[in-house]
Amino acid sequence: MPKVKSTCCYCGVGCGVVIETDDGRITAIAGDADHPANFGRLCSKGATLHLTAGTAGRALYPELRRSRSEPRRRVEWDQALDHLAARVARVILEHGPDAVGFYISGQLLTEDYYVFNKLVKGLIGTNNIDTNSRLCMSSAVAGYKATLGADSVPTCYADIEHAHCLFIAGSNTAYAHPVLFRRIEEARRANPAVKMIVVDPRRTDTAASADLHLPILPGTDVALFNGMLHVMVWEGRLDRAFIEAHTTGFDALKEAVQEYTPKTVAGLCGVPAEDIVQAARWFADSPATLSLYCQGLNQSSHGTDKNAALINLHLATGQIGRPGAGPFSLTGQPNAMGGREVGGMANLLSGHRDLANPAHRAEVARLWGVAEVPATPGKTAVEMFEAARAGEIKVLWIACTNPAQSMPDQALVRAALETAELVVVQEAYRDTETAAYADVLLPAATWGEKEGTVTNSERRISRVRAAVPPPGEARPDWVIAVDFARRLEWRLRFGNRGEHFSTLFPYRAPEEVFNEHRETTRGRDLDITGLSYALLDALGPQQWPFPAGAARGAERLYADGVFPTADGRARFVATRYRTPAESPDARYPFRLNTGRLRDQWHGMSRTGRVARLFSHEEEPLLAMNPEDMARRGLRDGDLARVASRRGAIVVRVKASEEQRPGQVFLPMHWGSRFMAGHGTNALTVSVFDPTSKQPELKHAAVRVEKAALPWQLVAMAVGDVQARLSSLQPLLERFDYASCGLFGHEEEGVILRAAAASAVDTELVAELDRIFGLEPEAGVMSYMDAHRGVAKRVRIANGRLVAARLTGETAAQAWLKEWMTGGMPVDELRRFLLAPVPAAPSGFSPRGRVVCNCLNVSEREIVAAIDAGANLQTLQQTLQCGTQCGSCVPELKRLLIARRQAA
Ligand SMILES: Nc1nc2c(c(=O)[nH]1)N[C@H]1C(S)=C(S)[C@@H](COP(=O)(O)OP(=O)(O)OC[C@H]3O[C@@H](n4cnc5c(=O)[nH]c(N)nc54)[C@H](O)[C@@H]3O)O[C@H]1N2
Ligand SMILES: Nc1nc2c(c(=O)[nH]1)N[C@H]1C(S)=C(S)[C@@H](COP(=O)(O)OP(=O)(O)OC[C@H]3O[C@@H](n4cnc5c(=O)[nH]c(N)nc54)[C@H](O)[C@@H]3O)O[C@H]1N2
Ligand code: SF4
Ligand SMILES: [Mo]
Repeated sequence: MPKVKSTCCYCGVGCGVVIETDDGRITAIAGDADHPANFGRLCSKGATLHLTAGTAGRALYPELRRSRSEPRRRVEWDQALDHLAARVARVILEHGPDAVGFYISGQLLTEDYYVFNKLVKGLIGTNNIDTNSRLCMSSAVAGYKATLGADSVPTCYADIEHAHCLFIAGSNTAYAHPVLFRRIEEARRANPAVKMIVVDPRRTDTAASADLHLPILPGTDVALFNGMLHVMVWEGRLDRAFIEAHTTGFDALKEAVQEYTPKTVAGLCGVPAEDIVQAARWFADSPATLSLYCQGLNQSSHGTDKNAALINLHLATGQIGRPGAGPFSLTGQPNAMGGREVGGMANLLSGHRDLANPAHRAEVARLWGVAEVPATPGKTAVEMFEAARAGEIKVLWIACTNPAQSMPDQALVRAALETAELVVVQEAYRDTETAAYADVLLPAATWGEKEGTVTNSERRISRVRAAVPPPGEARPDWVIAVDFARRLEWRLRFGNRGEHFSTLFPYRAPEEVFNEHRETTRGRDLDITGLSYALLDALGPQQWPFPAGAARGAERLYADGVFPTADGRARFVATRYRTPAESPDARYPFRLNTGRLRDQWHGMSRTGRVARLFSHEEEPLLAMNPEDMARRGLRDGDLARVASRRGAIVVRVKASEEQRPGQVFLPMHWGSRFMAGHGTNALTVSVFDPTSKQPELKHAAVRVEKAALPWQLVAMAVGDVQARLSSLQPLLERFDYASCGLFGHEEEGVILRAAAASAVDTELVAELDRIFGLEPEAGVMSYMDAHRGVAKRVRIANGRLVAARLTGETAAQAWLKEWMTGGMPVDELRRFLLAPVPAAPSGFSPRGRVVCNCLNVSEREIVAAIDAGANLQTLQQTLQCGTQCGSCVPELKRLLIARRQAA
């Protein structure tokens, strides 16, 4: 079988993959043993990439509507792009270039990104181009620049093996960067003296495996870091020589942290003073301290300060520029870093240049061959949608991101999408929340189908390669952008449809774009003038900087203590703790935290098509401390209405000891494709950090109340899952509560769970029956107890249960799902079918939640083995769980500890 080396399209670890194809289709995936990010490993998401490669849900051809009252219709590419060039040109002429906004993505390849940036800033003449990295990495960018002078991650993955203290803050590495976490586990195994500290309000799998977990109150990181510095100053644990030789501003910071005594900070953060002192000592005294951090720091109304306060600690202790030491901001998306390199944001320019700097603007204008780059800063993500809602931005062009799912305050986002005159969505899938708003839908090629480069968390540039052609008429993003740009360039110059020849966008292949981007880095801190596609092909992925003449890239930065500031010194920032934008009060007493699940990726346009990726957490669940639940009369599995000042949704509540009282957690993944309502971000707040403009996605004040929805329905079926899922999705809105998803492993099924205040109309139920193949006909059996309001309907085919609907009494769903996908004999179900009882046939108990996805091992099986005396090793030997991708190993360890404690 032909094999193609490429890069995983999910997280910023940037694992190398080997794609296997057969007859033009992707059939298998393996980790690339030669890739220095993963050495052959993959996590649960990477290892199932081949299962996402079908055409289900894909956008296959351009679609267009000329007015909102009509549906979109299929058109030719020429028609779509000419229409867009004409309309965008008209808007520019009538309202000026700032009436156009582009919202793009850290999941685009560097070449895509480069072209978009040049199109917007160089041709259209506006800086209104921002990306989902604004929701993700912009506080990290601002934090690095404020302290070290440039947006460059000074560390690398190999530092994990050299570190003696790992300080993990606001990062659930075990879930969000699993392959890196495998490396951490290994390093700790090799050297048990390594200390691991985790700062996270929740007891995540990452936190549970730490030597010290600081479950700080949400948003109090700056107080904690300042408090640690206070201890270091007080106890004389600073690196005075480093401060003296390589930094400025320490005195002001020292004064600022004076008031952050361990006692004061313990009060602010809600953790014991001794633990703060302990953390400070381990951090300062270790021969090498590496901090790893992510959205718990970035997604905050003072995210820049959180980043700077942490980097202060590294500078004050000289924990930087040596193997194993330094601040390591983990990037989320596969090419968040590449986007920063090409300056694909409203305030940046190519080659780590700043828009605010006139010399930088002139340099870029010269490199691009345009008269100028506009000086006015562009609108950042939230500002762009605010401007669209206000009617200021008339054209919104969205590529490779799904804001109607992922941006905070969905009421704002959706109002903006409705108000904008022209919404263009460049997407791989046609059924995303945002695609529903598209006036023009442009089908994009995606992973496995496109060529280019991405840069991972450790500044390593890897090639992305196509293994199969795109389906239908889908095209690579850079091709779409270039084709549009040429048409627009002609229109703006000559005012008509033309030959589309171009002086600004002459590219015929992504390599030509890469080479132009490379030129913009010459002499800059990220200089890659020594790199080429040929070199990447020959030598494999490389870290930057990699200037012309270099034999290899730089593993680590700032070893000489010289920083990219005017005086070569790093700067301390005198950070002060401020409370999150929205504090709990009597009306909204809970702090809502949001973040990732282990097996889902963002809005689930890809992972939401693989049944087994649902089995770790099957539906939207609000994690809540059991004490809080008891006080509100809530039991595990009850439905609750969660409301913030901006919106409300109904979800099931899950009792969780990982949550401290007063805090609740909801995964970020759920949007209106998988549940009724506008999803998790119906609740979140769009307030942002004044410097980085990154919104506070991790903190909102909410209220949680039991939802009285006595009418309940569950329907499920095996087979034909993609078609069934897409028929269901538009119906979710018709229930007070609804969620849908997939279940099963090899054999896959679709499930809908719904509830309402009173019985829904029979026509809606009949429609569900059609979708699930439960219309009354041969093979369908029904049971009805009108008196008790219990109804059941099941379909048997070839002696197997293939579909079921339960109304009134739905508890049987748990075991019925397994009965179906397990293909078990139907005879034993007769008693269940003919009586109101929810019980499974005697002797059958459901396996429940699946912990190990690769080997399909459930929590119940694992717990039973632990109770019978198993340890990690014997669990792995007998059940094989955790022996393939390893993503579940942290959870296995946690279960072992929990069961031991219980015993
Ligand atoms: N499985 C999976 N992996 C992913 C992704 C995915 O969708 N799914 N997405 C990728 C992307 S784009 C990103 S950006 C990364 C995100 O990676 P992470 O940032 O590691 O993931 P999150 O779950 O968003 O948030 C991390 C933790 O921050 C904690 N937190 C919340 N508030 C605070 C606070 O005030 N202080 C501190 N110290 N911690 C706090 C949360 O409890 C949470 O456990 O993951 C990447 N990897
Ligand atoms: N509440 C809450 N909200 C959050 C977060 C949080 O922690 N909490 N995290 C935030 C963060 S860090 C991030 S990064 C964002 C992510 O938010 P989004 O960017 O909205 O996430 P995705 O679902 O990955 O969107 C990518 C889209 O691009 C499409 N796509 C895939 N490949 C291609 C391609 O090659 N070309 C094109 N054109 N399209 C393609 C996919 O189908 C998908 O719809 O979410 C943010 N939102
Ligand atoms: S850790 Fe998992 S999601 Fe991230 S790049 Fe590697 S395989 Fe992909
Ligand atoms: Mo992200």
